[in-house]
Amino acid sequence: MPSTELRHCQMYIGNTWMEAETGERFETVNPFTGRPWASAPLAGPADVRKAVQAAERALEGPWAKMSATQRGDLIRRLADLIGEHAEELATIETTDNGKVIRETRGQLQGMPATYDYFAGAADKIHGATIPSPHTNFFTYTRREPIGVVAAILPWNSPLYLLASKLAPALAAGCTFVAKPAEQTPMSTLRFAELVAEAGFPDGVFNVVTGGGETGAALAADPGVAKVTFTGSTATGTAVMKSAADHIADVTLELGGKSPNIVCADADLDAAMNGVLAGIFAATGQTCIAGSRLLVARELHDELVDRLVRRIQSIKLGDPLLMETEVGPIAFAEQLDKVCSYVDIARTEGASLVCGGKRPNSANLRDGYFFEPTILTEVHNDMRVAREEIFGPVLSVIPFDTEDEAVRIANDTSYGLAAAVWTRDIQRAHRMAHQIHAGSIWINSYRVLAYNVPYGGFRQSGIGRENGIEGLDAYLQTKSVWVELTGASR
Ligand code: TXE
Repeated sequence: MPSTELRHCQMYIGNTWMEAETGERFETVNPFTGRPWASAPLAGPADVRKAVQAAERALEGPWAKMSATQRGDLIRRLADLIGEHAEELATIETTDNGKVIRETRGQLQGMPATYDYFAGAADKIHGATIPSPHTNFFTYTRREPIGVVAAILPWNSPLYLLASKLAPALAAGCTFVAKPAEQTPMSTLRFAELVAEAGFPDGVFNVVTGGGETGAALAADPGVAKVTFTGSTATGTAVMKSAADHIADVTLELGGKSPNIVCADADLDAAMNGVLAGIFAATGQTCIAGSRLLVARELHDELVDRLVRRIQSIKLGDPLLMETEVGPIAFAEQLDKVCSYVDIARTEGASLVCGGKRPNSANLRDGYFFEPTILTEVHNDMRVAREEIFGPVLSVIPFDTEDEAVRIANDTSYGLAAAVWTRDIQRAHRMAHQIHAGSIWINSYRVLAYNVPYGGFRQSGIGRENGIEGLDAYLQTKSVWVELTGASR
């Protein structure tokens, strides 16, 4: 596509659409065609400053004077607009990141519920009265917005991940600067038009577009009181250090190497579906991907055979078609990374049972496709079992006892999610309590909801999103002491 046909978008700062001060722009590539389809401004430090200043001003303006109920009403209006534009937003997002439309559509259709939940929570934020040890004092707390929130977002689920940050931040009364990933800015920019249409005051929501340097400038801006980040552990570490320089709070949702544990007494049909969905949904590009299959040794061969047979019928293709089950990898560098791990696996002595390469059918040749891949003979100390591949690559590790399964599950630097497949209810809970991870599914995989806390143990992150804990992340407590007797006069 010649660049004149690219969709040309501007950034959204202080309710104004604008270019970067330098006039620089960057292109985003449709991973199904391998060609650029849109472009956005490349924000530099001056643009980031402008956005943070707009958000700082908004903290003092009409937004601060609104009642919590009015804030909730605005968020609810936004939820309605998202619902009305769900199909359009899903299409933009799938064009940007290649995630199959059946998944993106589901995320967008479910998204108003997240905004509605936090809209309802806005006027239920309250402090406490505390019986002071000093009897001449009436003491109470107020829950106040933490301030300007900077959200640095990844490319795998842009609007879904934005929702779990923005909805509670708005409910809390914060203002917001979003920095979508450089690969996928387009849905967030279209979303900003809906925020404007909903009627939020100027500067409450801002979007700056760009890559790592733009994100770094945002995390380092002293006007930012809180950085909420989803992405790699390495970048999360840099973001946290930068936030520390100006004592900004952080919530970090980072990587994972989650174990999907199939015990000998599991319902094998259900487990097989859970294993497939766990690793191949979103082409393996989710932080909660069940990338390590720990399977009872007596089930190993049967389960692997069944997985391989099912994989043969998985439909790769145009992510905008409903029948497509697995789309392309989101961008070329990520495809290179996935390819490199198959080489690493071979060098380390793992066996490639299926996949392991780019498909060669003519309709898939332009896109960044990679075949669903299964590796056996994997030991938990191999790199393919320890490092986040973030692609459709499943590492299979057998175990002999429940204790061994728990030991292998916990032998990781991550701790985001895990699943246990068993018919034994006591074993299910026993294992759920022993596994170090922020979400554990029993006889299921990848179920999440706006009202259930979500986040990582260990190097998978800090803090929780969703639910009331997700709202607390955007509030700070002020204690007020009222002298009742005039004794201090
Ligand atoms: O991530 P980054 P990348 C993992 C996954 C993937 C790997 C690399 O394993 O293969 O990370 O992906 C912004 N200061 N996940 O390079 O760097 C960047 O512009 C501030 C897991 O895309 O973490 C983007 O907006 N910001 C994950 C965001 O950070 C910076 C989802 C994420 O980019 C920055 C994505 C800096 N120094 C990748 N450098 C998950 N947990 O779901 C980059 N950014």
